[in-house]
Amino acid sequence: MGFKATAATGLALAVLGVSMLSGAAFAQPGPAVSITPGIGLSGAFGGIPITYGWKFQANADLTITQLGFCDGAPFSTVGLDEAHDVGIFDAAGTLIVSATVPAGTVASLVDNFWYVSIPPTVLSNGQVYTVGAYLPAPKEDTILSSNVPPGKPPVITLDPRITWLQGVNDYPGGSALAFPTSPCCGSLFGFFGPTFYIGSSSTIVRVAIDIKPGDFPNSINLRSNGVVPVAILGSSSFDVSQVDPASLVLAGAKVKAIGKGKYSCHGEDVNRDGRTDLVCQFQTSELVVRPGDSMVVLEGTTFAGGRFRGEDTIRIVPD
Ligand SMILES: [Ca+2]
Ligand SMILES: [Ca+2]
Repeated sequence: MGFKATAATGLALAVLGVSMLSGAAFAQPGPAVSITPGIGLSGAFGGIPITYGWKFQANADLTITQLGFCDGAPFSTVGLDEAHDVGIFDAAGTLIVSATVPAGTVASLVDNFWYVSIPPTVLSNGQVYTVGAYLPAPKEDTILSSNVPPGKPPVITLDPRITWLQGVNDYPGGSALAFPTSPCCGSLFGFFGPTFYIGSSSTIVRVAIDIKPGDFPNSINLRSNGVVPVAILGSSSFDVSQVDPASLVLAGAKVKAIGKGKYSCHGEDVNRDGRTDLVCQFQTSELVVRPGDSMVVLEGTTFAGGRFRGEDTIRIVPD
């Protein structure tokens, strides 16, 4: 022990060898990270005491009920060599919740992660968080990660209610759990390591919309007999091709029908982020808004029945 290591070489690395199946059903309790039983793991250990973690975005309002740390020996009951303080930080670095996952086999083992309960803690849709764990000396427990070839999907499954953003650490480390902010290790995906368990979540996904795409303010003349275009913005967690146009309601207004079972919607990348957005034309005369209203809500469902909603501002203007 005691060798001087860079952040990268100090990692206790393990390699995950197989692809994973899709994540858990959306509103069900489930682990943030899943590792398939029976995959080949190899790893190393040692290096400096440090906090490792990963940054993620919440794709729904999530209630976190447990924090966990990965068992270095996959699907064994070997247990942990060291206790680990695990915590979730908000984007400003404030520690929202933390707990100690004890050494040995004291915590509860669920699919290769040792968990301890925490007071239910809400993470907000769209916000960025970091989960981190302190790896104290002699640092014998293993952090899992995987190399992700550019353009290829990661080989570890994350619950679809979160989006993994970046591995991070607090190199050169310290004597306790600290907000890890240094981006770590290129295309390596993982640092599990720390994880958490999602106890419940909202069943309505929030999506980004743009009323009158490209325009601001979004001026609407209620007496016009026209339509209001609204873009539902696609993202890594929301595929607009799954939107059922017949379900869409913008402040009481439906999408303009253009024939039997057909609606005035088309795919277009209105914000030029490389992801297709869905632009639909709503009947202005059907809008239920009053002069002075400044926010309207779009609600809808996917073809599979998943509910979503989005909000944008409007400015009611006279004729
Ligand atoms: Ca707009
Ligand atoms: Ca787009």
